[in-house]
Amino acid sequence: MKTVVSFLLSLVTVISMQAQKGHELWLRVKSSVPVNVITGKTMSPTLAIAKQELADGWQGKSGATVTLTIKKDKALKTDGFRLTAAGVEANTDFGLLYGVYELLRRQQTGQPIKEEIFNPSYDVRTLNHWDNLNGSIERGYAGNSIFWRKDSAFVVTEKDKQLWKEYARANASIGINGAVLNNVNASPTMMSADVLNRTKAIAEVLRPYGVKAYLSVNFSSPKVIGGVATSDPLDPAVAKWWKDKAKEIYTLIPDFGGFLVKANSEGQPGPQDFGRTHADGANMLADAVKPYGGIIMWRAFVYSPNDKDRAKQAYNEFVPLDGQFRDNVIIQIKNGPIDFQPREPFSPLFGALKKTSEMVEFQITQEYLGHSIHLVYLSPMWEECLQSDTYQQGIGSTVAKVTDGSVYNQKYTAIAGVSNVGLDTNWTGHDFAQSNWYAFGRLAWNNNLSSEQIADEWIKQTFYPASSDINNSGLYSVDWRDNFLIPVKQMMMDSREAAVDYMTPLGLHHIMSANEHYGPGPWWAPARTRPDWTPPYYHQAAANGIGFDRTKKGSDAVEQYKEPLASLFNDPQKCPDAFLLWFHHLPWDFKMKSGRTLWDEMAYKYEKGVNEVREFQKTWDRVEKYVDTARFASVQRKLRSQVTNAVLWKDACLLYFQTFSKMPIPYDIERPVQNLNEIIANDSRRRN
Ligand code: GCV
Repeated sequence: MKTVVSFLLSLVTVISMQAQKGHELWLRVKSSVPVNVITGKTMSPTLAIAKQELADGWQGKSGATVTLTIKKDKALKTDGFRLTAAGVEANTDFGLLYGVYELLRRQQTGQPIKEEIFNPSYDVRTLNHWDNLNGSIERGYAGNSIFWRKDSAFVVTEKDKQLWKEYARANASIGINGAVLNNVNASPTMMSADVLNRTKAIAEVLRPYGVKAYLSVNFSSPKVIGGVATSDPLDPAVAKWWKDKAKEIYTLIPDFGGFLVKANSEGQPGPQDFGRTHADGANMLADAVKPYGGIIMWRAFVYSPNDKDRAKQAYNEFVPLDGQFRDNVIIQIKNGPIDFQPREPFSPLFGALKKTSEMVEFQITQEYLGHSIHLVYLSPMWEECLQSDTYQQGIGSTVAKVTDGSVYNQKYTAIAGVSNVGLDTNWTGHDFAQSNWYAFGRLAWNNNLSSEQIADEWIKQTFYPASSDINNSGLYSVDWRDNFLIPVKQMMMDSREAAVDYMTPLGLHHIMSANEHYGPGPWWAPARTRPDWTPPYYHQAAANGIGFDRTKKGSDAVEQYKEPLASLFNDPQKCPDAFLLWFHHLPWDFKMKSGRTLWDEMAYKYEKGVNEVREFQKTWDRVEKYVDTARFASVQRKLRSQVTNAVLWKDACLLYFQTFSKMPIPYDIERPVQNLNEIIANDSRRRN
C-alpha cells in the first residue's frame, strides 16, 4: 500500500512539474469547486466553452449558480458584457465568453466582483504573426510557426488543431479577437488554394473563441499568381481579380476579417509601382472585401532611401491623402516614427489624420529589446505611447483617444501587436515574455489599464503556487505577496527603462548591430549600404557632439507635432531628457538638467542600466523557493546572459562614442571590461 501511495505521490509530483513548463500560460488554475451554470436554450460552441471554463476554473462559493444571459443592451458594444449579481449579461455569445474570463480572472487575482459594465476600447484587437509559409518567423525568437511548416505543409493534424485551440483560448481569455496569420512581407502564394484551405482549417478552430482569421497580402499577387498582366490597382482586371479572390475566401471562411498590407516599403510591391497612391491601392482592396464586412489594415511603415529624415516620411506620405480612404480602411501605424526602438516619441501621424481611421501597431516580439533572452516587460512602453498627448484636438487628445473613437468618428477602431508566439513549449521563449502577450491583450481591451495592474494580474495567474492556497477573502498569502509578488512586479516595472538605459539612453536610437538586431553596433556603416539602414545616420556622433538634429534648424521633424509639443521638442533646455538626442545634435559638454555634461550623463545612464539588471538577478535568486525548478532555472540563465549583453552594450557604446568625445569615462563607474576593436571584430564575425 505504502509503495502504491508513494508511487501516486511521485506521479502527482511529476505531473505538476510537467505542468510548470509554462505551456498553460496564465491559465493554470484547475479548480474543483462545483458551480451550477444556467444558459439560454440554444447552446453554441462558444457558450459551451464559457460553461466549461466556469466548471474548470470556478473559485467562488461552492455550489453557486451563475447565469449567462443574452440580453439586448444599448450600453454594451458587440463584445462588451455586464457583470451582475446573477452572472454575466451580453449582446453576443462572445460577450458572455469575455465576461466569464473576466469573472474568473477577478476571482483568481482577488479583485472585487460587483455589478459593472465592460466594453472594449477597440473593436478589432489583433495579433500580427510575421510567420512565413516555410514555418520560419521573421523576428521570431520562440521557435517556428504554429500555423505553417515546410514539410507536410497542408496536412492538418489533431496536434495542429489542439495547439490552435490552446492559442485561441489564450487570446480569448484576454480579449484578443483577430489573428493575421502570416508575415507582412507576404508571399503571393498566400492567395493559392492550398494556403486558403489551410487558413480555413485554422479559422474553424479559432472561430468559437471569437478570434477571426486575417491574411497579409502581397500587392503583386494578381500578376504573380493570377495570370493578370499587371497589378495596377486602377486596372479593372486587377480589381476583378481581387473581387473574385475575396469571394473565394469568404465562401471558405464566412467570418474572414480582411487583409493587412505592407506596400511600397522595404522592397515590397505597392500601388506606387504604377504611379498610384496608397489610397488607390487600399481602396481597391477595400471594395473587394466590403460586401462581406471585411477591413483593410494598410501599414504606414514607409520610407524611401533618399529622404533626409526617415522619421518624417510616413507623415509626409499619408497626411496629404487624409479623407481619400474608404471607411473600411484603417491606417496601421507603428508606435514611433522609426521602428519599434526601445524608446521613441509617438508617431506624429497619430491624430494628424482626421478623416481616416488610424490604429496603433505595437511590437510584442522583442526585435530591438533583447529577443527572448532579455527580461523586458513592454507594457510601460505601450502605456507611455497610448497616454502621450498629441494635442491634435486640444489637451487630452492622447494616442489612445485619437485611435479608439473618442476623438474622431472612426467607422472601425483597431489595434495590432506583432506576436511573439512560436512552437516553443512556453510559446514565447522567455517565461516573462508571456507577460507581453498578456499585456497587449489587456491594453487592447482597455487602453486605460495601468501596467502595474496588468503585471499584478499576470504574476498572480502565472506564478501563484496553487489556487487552494488563496485564503477565503480572496487574498494571497502575506509571505508570497511580500517576498514574491511585490519584488517581481517591481523588477518587471523597472525592466523597460533599464533596457533603454543600457541600450539607447537619452533619445539615442537604431544603434544596434545589423541583421540580428540584438547587440550594439553604432559603428556599422559599410560602403554602398542605404544610409538610413546604418546607425551613424541616426546617432550622428562627431567631434562636435551627438544626436540627430530634428529641430527647425535641422530636419524640422518637430514641426510635425502639434503645439505645444513642437516648441517643447525644439528647445534643448525644455526637451525631455528621454528624447534629447532624438531631436537634437548637442556638444559633448552640453549641460544637462542634472548639472552633468551630456557625455557624463550618458555614461551614468549606461552604468545605471547594467546595475539594474544585476539587481534583477538578485531579485530572482531571492525568489527561488517560490518558483518551480524549471522556470526558475530558465529565467536565471537568461538573466545571466542579459547582464553579459548589457555590459557589452555599455562598453561598446561608451568606447565607440569616446572616440569622438575624447572625454574620460567618469572614474566612479565600472571600467569597460572589453576592447572596442575586439567587440567590433566579434560583431562582424557573427554577421559573416
Ligand atoms: C516584417 C523592421 C523589421 C523587419 C520588418 C519590418 C516591418 O524593419 O526589421 O523585419 O519586416 O520592420 O515592420 O515591416
